[in-house]
Amino acid sequence: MTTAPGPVRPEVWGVLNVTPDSFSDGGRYLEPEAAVAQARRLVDDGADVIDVGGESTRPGAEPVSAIEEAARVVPVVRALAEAGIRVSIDTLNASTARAAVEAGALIVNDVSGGLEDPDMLSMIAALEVDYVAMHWRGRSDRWDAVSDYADPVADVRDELRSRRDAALAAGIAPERLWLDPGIGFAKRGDANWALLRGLPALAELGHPLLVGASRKRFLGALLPEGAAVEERDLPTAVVNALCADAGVRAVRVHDAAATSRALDVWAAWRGAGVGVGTGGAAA
Ligand code: PMM
Repeated sequence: MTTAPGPVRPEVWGVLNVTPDSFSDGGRYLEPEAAVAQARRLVDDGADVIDVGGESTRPGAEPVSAIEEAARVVPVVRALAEAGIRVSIDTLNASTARAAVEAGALIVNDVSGGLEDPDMLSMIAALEVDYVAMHWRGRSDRWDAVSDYADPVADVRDELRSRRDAALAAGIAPERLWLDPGIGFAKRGDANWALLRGLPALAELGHPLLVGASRKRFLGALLPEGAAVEERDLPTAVVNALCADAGVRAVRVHDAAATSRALDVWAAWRGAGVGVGTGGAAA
């Protein structure tokens, strides 16, 4: 007799921005030693994967050259991989992706879903690593012009489907492909909530979903004016527990402890198994 698979605890991907200007942690982890220490804290707090980024996607942030980006991230990726940590590289650039994979990254997280760098998808196919294709409508200087949706869930689903088709056509193995609705990227507050409600429709595309709601502005809008950005960690954790219920397979966070505790509660409630990563729901 076969039984239907039960709910699975999502992986926790801890954010490590090796940038001078990311909106919530810019400038703190530019030195490899500080970056590795922060990654270890995230792992101790329950992160299964560390997502290393060398270019801020924050509105108003200066784009960096791929050479500068790789110089920031490669020493950090190498140190983390040597320490036995599963590393994802958050980049739009195929050359940075390749350098990071050569330094030990196992996953490439591309917020442009292959739209920014024409070499990305074929590079990923050749590297044979996991690939996250996020929903994207361009860099933040264009968001004012591209943030309208007739139906956020249907539009994002259709645009993600076309990125999925492009990734598969480039030779990326379907089991290596993750999709992400791109919370906060060219989306106004209501569109973000609609997308979270619509996660089951996005899951119908047949790929594991990653959601990155952590500390984003639409959560800040629920807090008293002037609240510090860290105060968004509690609402982030609640959202992530609800993402787990919607079948999301990974959540990307700045504060791994709060989300891990929320997932413990969710897993106990649901009697959920542990996912691919190390996040435990025992006791
Ligand atoms: N958000 C940010 C950066 N990278 N990657 C994925 N896959 N999904 C996201 O939602 C996402 C991302 C922006 O947040 P940060 O500046 O706090 O890292």
